[in-house]
Amino acid sequence: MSEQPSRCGYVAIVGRPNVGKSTLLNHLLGQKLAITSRKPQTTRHNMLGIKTEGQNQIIFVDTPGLHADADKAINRYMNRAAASAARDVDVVVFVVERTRWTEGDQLVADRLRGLKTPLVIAVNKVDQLEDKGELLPQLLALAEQHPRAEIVPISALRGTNLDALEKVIMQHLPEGRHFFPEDQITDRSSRFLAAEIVREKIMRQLGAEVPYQVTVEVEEFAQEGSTLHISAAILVERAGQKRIIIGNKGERIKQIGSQARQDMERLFDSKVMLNLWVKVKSGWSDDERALRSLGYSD
Ligand code: GDP
Ligand code: K
Ligand code: MG
Repeated sequence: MSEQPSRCGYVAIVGRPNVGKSTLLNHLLGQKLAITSRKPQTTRHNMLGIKTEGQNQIIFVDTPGLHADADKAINRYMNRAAASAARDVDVVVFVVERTRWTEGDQLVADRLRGLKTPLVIAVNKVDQLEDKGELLPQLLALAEQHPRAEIVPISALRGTNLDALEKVIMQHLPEGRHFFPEDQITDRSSRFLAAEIVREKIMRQLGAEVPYQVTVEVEEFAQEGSTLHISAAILVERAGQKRIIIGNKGERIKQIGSQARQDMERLFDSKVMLNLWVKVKSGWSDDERALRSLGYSD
């Protein structure tokens, strides 16, 4: 009887904004680590999600989508992050949406064309299909366009067919032992995860352009007894945006804080006291130096 060799490797999750990359990462890990919303720019940084199962370890790299519009420093930063992730991995998972093929998808497909790395195309959101027969023409078209790719229809939200996706990925991982300890799930700090949770609530609660002009900085993160004390500043570009986030009599920021606290308590498995305030710091999203000071550096 021969034993399966242990495998370990890196897998980049790429695709245009909003196809469901971060949702996929969370479902694969069985835990909400990456923030998700209906808006592009929700994910701004590359982030590792580490899944260890027995001898095998898959290290997923969630990426910001490739942003077609690279006029601002923050968008150029996100594009560099996505492009660099796709280069140094063992497998690339290219996430697309069933039925909808856009210019953004084409941009990603063009970038991937020259790559020698094994390619898996995950056709996501199949739960939105009433008639599964509708999927077949799209799968055939994709297969024709990407003859060397393996194509797997999935629903990241419902978890449909993710076993099949993982199996295909695993076949391409090199043999080897764990890179990370088995209890480590990400390369990101707890402070980073806390800031992201606050930003998710803002992305989800506020319409239009405000969320794109917001970043969050954790200023205190300290365990005192059984309670985690977290203070975070929400940085915006203009005074008007500050008023919107605070809301009428502070209603909005209270809601953002209470939803964020609940997620933090789940993630950190601790009682959390969360303190939020809003600061105007104009120009942060289009100033390379300000971006670096806020942790947007590569
Ligand atoms: P990302 O920008 O590619 O990381 O996309 P997100 O993971 O943030 O997801 C964008 C939106 O698509 C969110 O509203 C998700 O809830 C939704 N979404 C992701 N996967 C699925 C899916 O399999 N089915 C459906 N119906 N919605 C999904
Ligand atoms: K999104
Ligand atoms: Mg994302």
